[in-house]
Amino acid sequence: MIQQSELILNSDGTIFHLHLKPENLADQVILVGDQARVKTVADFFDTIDFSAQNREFHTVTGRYNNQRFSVISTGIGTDNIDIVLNELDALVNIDLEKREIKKEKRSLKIVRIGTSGALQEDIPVNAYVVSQKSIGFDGMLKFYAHSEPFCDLPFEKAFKQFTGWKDTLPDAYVVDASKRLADRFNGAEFRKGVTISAPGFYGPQGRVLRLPLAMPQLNKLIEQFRFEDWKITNFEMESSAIYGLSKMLGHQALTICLIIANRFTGQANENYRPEMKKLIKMVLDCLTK
Ligand code: R1P
Repeated sequence: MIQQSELILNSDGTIFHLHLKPENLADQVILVGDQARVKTVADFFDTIDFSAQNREFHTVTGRYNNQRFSVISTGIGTDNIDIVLNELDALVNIDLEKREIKKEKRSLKIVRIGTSGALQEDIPVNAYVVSQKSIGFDGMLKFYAHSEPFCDLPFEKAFKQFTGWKDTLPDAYVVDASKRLADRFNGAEFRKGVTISAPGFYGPQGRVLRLPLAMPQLNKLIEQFRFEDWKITNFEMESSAIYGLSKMLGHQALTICLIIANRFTGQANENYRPEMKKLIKMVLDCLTK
């Protein structure tokens, strides 16, 4: 039996942070960083049967093209993803009344629709990148035992060697998306990519305002790095933990990002919301066709 301190439920029976009961959650989950993006997704739903909000975690559950979806905002960062993924899994794979792990496991389809900065000159603002792999600069997965079988260790080793990765930084790791989900996004508008999830927006993504960087050349090395046919395409802040925890817990996960800045050309589109709306519709259509 799992103690109350380890799996906290609210007095109404909902799970601690997400404020959801098992019946409030669909098997297809759209994750977004920004709370406001939940409404943009839910506005496409044909019907809505549930909505809840606690802190940055806003959930709406409804139907699109006759399929049930929950859209949930995670806020920013892999620390929040640790909360969201564990609570989503608990909702489907732990009997919350008995506080026991269920024998029969359910697998969620989890698709993050995010914003991101490109790390290659030829990826323009407003492009869509489907992250086939994610490199975690965050170290979160390393708190869990037995993550190695779920990681791409040859890629990780090559990346650390090429960049001269400092061991004073968190231990970088590489995890794949769900191939089954990624294969749904094979249109020409979707670029395949490798996405770094950074544990910060400024220093961890190589931005200098007033503080110098521990590895000033890192972004240049990231741009130049090649492994087999792969090159690194973009920075965001959640996918590594989504992919890692999903793989370890038996869920399918994929991230698709709208590029809103290019770190090499210096371009950015701060009015990206109309483009985001188009991407959301395309993602919902690809998932339900
Ligand atoms: C940083 O501005 C945030 O934007 C990106 C990053 O991953 C980070 O969460 O994604 P979202 O637009 O989904 O939040």
